[in-house]
Amino acid sequence: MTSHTHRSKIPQLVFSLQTLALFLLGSCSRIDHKQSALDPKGLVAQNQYDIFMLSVWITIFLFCAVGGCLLFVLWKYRAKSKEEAMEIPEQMHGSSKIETTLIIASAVILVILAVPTLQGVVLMNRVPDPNDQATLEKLKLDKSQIEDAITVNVTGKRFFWVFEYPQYGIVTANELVFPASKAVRVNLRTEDVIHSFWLPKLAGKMDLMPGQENFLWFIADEQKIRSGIDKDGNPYEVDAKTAMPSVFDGKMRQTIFAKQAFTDEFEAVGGLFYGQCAEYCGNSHAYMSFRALAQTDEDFEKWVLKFRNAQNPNLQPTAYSAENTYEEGTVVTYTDEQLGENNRREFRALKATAKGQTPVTKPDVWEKVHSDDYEKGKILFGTQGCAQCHAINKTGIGAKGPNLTLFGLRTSLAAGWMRNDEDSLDKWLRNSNEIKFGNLMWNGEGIDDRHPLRQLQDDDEKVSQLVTYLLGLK
Ligand code: HEC
Ligand SMILES: [Cu+2]
Repeated sequence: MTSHTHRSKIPQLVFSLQTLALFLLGSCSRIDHKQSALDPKGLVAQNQYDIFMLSVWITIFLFCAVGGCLLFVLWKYRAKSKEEAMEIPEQMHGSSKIETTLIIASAVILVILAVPTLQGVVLMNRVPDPNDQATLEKLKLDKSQIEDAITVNVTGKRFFWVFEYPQYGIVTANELVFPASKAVRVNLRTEDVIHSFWLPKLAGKMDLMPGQENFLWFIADEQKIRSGIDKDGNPYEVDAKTAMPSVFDGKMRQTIFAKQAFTDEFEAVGGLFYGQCAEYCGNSHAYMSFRALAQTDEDFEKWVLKFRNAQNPNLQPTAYSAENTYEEGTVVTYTDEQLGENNRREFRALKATAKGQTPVTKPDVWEKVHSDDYEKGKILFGTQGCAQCHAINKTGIGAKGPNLTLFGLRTSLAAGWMRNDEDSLDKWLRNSNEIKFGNLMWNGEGIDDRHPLRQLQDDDEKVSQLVTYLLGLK
């Protein structure tokens, strides 16, 4: 190598470092991205972030130290003349002083990294003991936040998520509703292949393994949910209700949808978190996402109550009986010729009824609970084979498809892949394979072109009735 080419390499190196730095800065400008581990909003995620940043700083330091030494040596011992370049430098074989120092320095660095890492592993694997005052103080947690922790059994399925709340006896899918102030214990299972539960802003990542139950937990930081930095870089803070609109009455859905574009949704609500399956599980794996929706304690309780009532077998409307009298507000089912032979619809008593006052003989005492389209969609749900895989108003553990109880309150469709509105649902029902290739609704066991779900493509009426029914579940 001539000294000429040698020298021209340095500016080149400086230039490429500069480009790299600009590139890194550029890609970091949106660290609040919807699935970013660099924007932690909860204790466990914050802990992992801190450990990550510690190792980043150590790495930067080492990079600069080693790179600096290298540059220094290259510069200082460069050949200053043609004659010098011809000379063979003095040969040496190691320096035990330098080597020992470097070994000790590496060991120290490893220890510096190992201590918080091991502490982090312990933290992430176990919810702290509510009676361990010292730990709670260190973590700035209140005893009640741990004592009132909720449990969610998560089951990964190709290509969606089942969320069961054993304390309440309810099951939902793809949207994990949780109280922002309480710890959430997450038991992870799979019914088919390996998946990975990744909820970067709250909980980190953990695999779901066949034949094994894994665990993680998280707790949100309400303060962080309520505050943020807007597009112009100004910090802001909103109240709890604004940051976490209620799910049970559809406010969450409305607020998220107020943003025009699906891609802007994550900016709408502080309490909306995005998760993703992070272990390749088949052709629709990339679309196996989920959402976690933070709620105030009060709204979470209301959501749970609504769900419990919806999935309580004793609270389902019973068939009208002429032997009974009904109180105001009671809902019964009664045959309605309009819906076709032997089909029943729901009627609500407007006032207390006497024996034998049927919705037909006494129409002024009874009102229809739902529109005709809703009731027709409900019938179709049975006749088109949907109930074969989906549970509505029951827990339906083990069902092949996502639980659709109170589906009209959900913000997303097809495992967080699209907005749960009329348009997307219409498309989904006509041909879900076009939207989510390989999904196990279209391609499920025993489903072929003769199955009614594959006949909906051009059936505007049926599709619209099913949409009305499904979005009416709220
Ligand atoms: C073979 C079983 C099966 C049948 C039959 C079936 N589905 Fe599905 N359905 C699924 C599976 C599996 C998914 C999850 C797809 C995914 O996201 O990967 C799903 C997803 C859905 C979703 C989206 C749920 C969500 O949380 O995102 C809706 C809505 C739905 N199905 C409605 C219907 C309707 C209406 C019918 C009847 C016309 C029907 N399904 C028939 C298995 C089935
Ligand atoms: Cu996956």
